[in-house]
Amino acid sequence: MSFKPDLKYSDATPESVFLNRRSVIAGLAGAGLLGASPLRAQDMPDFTLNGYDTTEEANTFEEISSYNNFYEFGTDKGDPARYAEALTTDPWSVEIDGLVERPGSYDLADILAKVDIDERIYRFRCVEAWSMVIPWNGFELNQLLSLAGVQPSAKYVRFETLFRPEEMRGQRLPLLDWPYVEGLRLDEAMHPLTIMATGVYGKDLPNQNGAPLRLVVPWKYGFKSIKSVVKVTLTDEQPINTWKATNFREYGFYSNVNPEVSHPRWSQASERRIGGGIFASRIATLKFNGYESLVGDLYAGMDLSENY
Ligand SMILES: Nc1nc2c(c(=O)[nH]1)N[C@H]1C(S)=C(S)[C@@H](COP(=O)(O)O)O[C@H]1N2
Ligand SMILES: [Mo]
Repeated sequence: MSFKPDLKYSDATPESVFLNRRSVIAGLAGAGLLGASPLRAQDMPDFTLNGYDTTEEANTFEEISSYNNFYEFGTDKGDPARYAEALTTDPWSVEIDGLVERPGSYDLADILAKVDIDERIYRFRCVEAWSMVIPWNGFELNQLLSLAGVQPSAKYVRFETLFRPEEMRGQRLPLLDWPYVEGLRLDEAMHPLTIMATGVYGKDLPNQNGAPLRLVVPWKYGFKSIKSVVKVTLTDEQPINTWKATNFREYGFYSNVNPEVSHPRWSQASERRIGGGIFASRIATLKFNGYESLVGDLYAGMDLSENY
C-alpha cells in the first residue's frame, strides 16, 4: 500500500525549520560529507523537505490497527483491535484547565473547526523495542493550547485518558492506576513535531489507536503518546505520568528515545520494525528516534541518562 496524501502542507512549513534543514544539508556538502564518505543515519535523518516526514516505507493500515498497546482494553497486542469497538467516541469533549486564560470544556467538533489538519509521516518507537512508520493526520498541539491561552506561569502540560470502565474493559482490572496520565514540558508540548492525531491514512483514527484524539510525540517512547484524551491541564509542576508511577526505575518522565540508555531489562540500541517478518534483521535505534536535529536543543546541558 502506498500512501497518497490528500493534503499538501509544504506551504505551511515554518520557514525556520525549512531553512535550518537546508543549511544542515549545505553544511554537510561543504564539509565534503555528501558523496565521499557514507553518511550515518543519525547524521542525516531521512526527512522530506517539509522537515518532518520520514521517507521510510510506512506500515500498512492493517499493521497499524492490529498490533497495539492500549491497556484500557487489555494487555495483549490484539486486545485493542478486539475490544475497542465498544468505545463511544462521539460526542467527545476535552476539558482544558489549570494555568490557562480560557478554561472549560471544548467540544471536539469546535476544536477541529479551528485547527489545521496536516498529515505527518512519523517513526513510532515503543519502549518495548518495536517500531512502525505511521502516516498520521492531526494538528499541532500548540494550536489546541492557543485556543485555551497558556498563562505565563505554566511550565508543563498534563494529559488524561477517558475513564469509562463500562466501555473500556481493561479498566475493570487493576492493570494500571486509572486513568492513564501523561505529561510534557511546555516547550516539548509547543514543538511543531508534537501533534494531536485524529486519523491515520486519511481515515478517522481507529478506536484501538486512541480515537478520537490522541497525542503523538515522535521523539519519545510510545507510552508518552497518550490515547483518547479527555483532559489537558497546564501546571507549574512536573506531572506524574502513569508508567513512571508504576515503575520509576524503568520508566521516566522524559522517555526520549535513546539507544545509549538501556532499559533495565533490555537494550534500546536496536528495534524490530513491525512488518519486517520474523527473519528481518533488527534496525539501529536513532537518538531521539531520528529527530535529533529538530529537538536536540530542547535538552541542551541535560544529563539524558539521569533524565531518562
Ligand atoms: N491511554 C493509553 N494510552 C497509551 C497506551 C495505553 O495503554 N493507554 N499505550 C501506550 C504505548 S506503550 C504505546 S507503544 C502506544 C501505542 O500506540 P498505537 O497502538 O497507536 O501504535 O500508545 C501509548 N498510549
Ligand atoms: Mo509502548
